[in-house]
Amino acid sequence: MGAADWEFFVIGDQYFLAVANNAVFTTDQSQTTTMSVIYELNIRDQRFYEYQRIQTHGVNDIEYFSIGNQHFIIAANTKPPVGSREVTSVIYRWMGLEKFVRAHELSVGSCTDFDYVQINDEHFLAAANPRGTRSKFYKIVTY
Ligand SMILES: [Ca+2]
Ligand SMILES: [Ca+2]
Repeated sequence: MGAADWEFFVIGDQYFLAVANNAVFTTDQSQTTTMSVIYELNIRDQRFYEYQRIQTHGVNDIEYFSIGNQHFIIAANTKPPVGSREVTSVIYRWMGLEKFVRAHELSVGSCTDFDYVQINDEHFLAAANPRGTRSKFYKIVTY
């Protein structure tokens, strides 16, 4: 496994660590469709346990952000899923007992990094796309 990013975040009294697994290496090839893993810290045991797996494609960054009392993560994919040519990055919304649920896909192309930016009451995701001519700013609208 090649871990590209570790993202630590807190929701209420829960502590999470998401590991972006970029690729699985076998003897003669690498596979970019992997399961990236979100771990939750058990304070009493002083260790992280697996909380949830999300399917990712050459993921390079996982970014946590919150808007009001809603919590999100976005996985920045650099490769398309098998059988597709389109690279999308996926936003997951935290739904409590249902954990992180796929909420939205951004057709940003190969994306190496997302950063969350808040400007006054507006929320943005800055997407770094090394192959495109410019990087993009997405305005986030929540309902
Ligand atoms: Ca990150
Ligand atoms: Ca980032």
